[in-house]
Amino acid sequence: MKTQVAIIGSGPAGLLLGQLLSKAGIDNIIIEAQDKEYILGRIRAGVLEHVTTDLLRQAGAGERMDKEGLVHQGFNLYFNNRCERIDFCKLTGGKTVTVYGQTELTKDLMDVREAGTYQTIYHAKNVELHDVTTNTPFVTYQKNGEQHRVDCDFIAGCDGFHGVSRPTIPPEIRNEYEYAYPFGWLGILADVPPVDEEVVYGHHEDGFVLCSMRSKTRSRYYVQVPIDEKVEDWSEERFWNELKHRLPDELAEKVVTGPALEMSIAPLRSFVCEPMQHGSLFLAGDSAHIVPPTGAKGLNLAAGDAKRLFEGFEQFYLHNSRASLNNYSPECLDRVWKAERFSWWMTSLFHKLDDNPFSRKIQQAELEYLTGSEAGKTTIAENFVGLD
Ligand code: RFL
Ligand code: PHB
Repeated sequence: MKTQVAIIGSGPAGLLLGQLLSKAGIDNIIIEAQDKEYILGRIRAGVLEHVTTDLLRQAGAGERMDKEGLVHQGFNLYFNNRCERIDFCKLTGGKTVTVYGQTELTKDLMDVREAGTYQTIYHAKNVELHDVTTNTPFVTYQKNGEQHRVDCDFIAGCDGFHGVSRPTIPPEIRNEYEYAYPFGWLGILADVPPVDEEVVYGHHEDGFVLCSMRSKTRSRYYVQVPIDEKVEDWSEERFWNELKHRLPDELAEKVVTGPALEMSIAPLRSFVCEPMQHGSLFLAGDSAHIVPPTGAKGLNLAAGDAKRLFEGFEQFYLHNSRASLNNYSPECLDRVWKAERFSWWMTSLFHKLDDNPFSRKIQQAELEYLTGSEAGKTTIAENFVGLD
């Protein structure tokens, strides 16, 4: 097989890039290790910035999001037994975010891709990247016991944190910056009305709590747990009790409980790989960087990379210039590190970091300071809606 851009991975980064390329008439093939059902079974992000909603529309997959997505203008911070609303719309001159699940976004992108002509190969095993420092790279994989080869001009490594693309960059060229937090998030998804119309981030002495949603009838809640916690040790009842315990009374009273559609623990990690390009290989999304979910940035960063990489390919194929592709890595890294900083900071501000009450008092003082200052609130707001 031959194509212009071989895309490894069919998560949001790969699907968005594939759809933008397809619309511009640039030939591409997506090579994915899992099957569709597995990918759509993963419950992940929920908060979409403008960059992501705009891109979804540009990709021709925004129709359902525009109908069903919930547009939010603010969120709530709970600490010291009180609530502060951050009106990020007002503080940023009109910017909003849209609450729409990653599962739905992925499904919409898969649907438009299937309606088009470009191929997705699911269930590709032993995917390997070859000759990435030449202008004639290729990808090999196995499917149904047979070996396949895809020749291409470029490879887009959109295969997530555990993919094969990043390790293809030789260790002597690759710089990896990593911080693994000593805690994770235990999340529940349930068909019950959300406790609040807006997302709620809570600081409690027993740990962080987050109330989010997927729709007006589907809630997504998280509580901070130690990193070695096992999901099997959490009954649904234990989860609901812990959630209510960490929320202020007026909110806890409003929690509607119900059977879990999903319950899982996600570890928290900050990670950046530099550079994000090696020869004909370009990394995009979680394959190049990970943020803890506290700032809701991961999927939005992946979308930002897909947009930037598409612009590079467009310049190359339609205007015969490699300049934009050559600047891909430094330009992305500038944006990525700012989101890394915000996600790390939000995580440090809201989570129980240790058993020392001094740490908690400092966090409370910082939250008091920030929410008591217009400049402080604007800092939170402009980072949350996404820096330009
Ligand atoms: P993905 O989604 O991991 O997709 C990678 C794809 O590559 C495939 N793959 C391979 N394919 C071929 N060969 C191989 N060897 C392969 N190895 C892997 C995988 O099967 C998969 O299909 O990466 P992508 O596209 O970069 O997208 C990134 C986002 O998924 C991620 O950043 C977000 O989910 C992070 N995130 C959030 N981001 C937000 O912007 N807003 C949020 O509100 C938000 N909440 C979250 C989150 C992540 C969470 N978890 C589970 C860590 C909440 C949670 C709990
Ligand atoms: C979610 O809805 O899953 C969600 C919301 C906000 C975050 C992280 C996850 O910061």
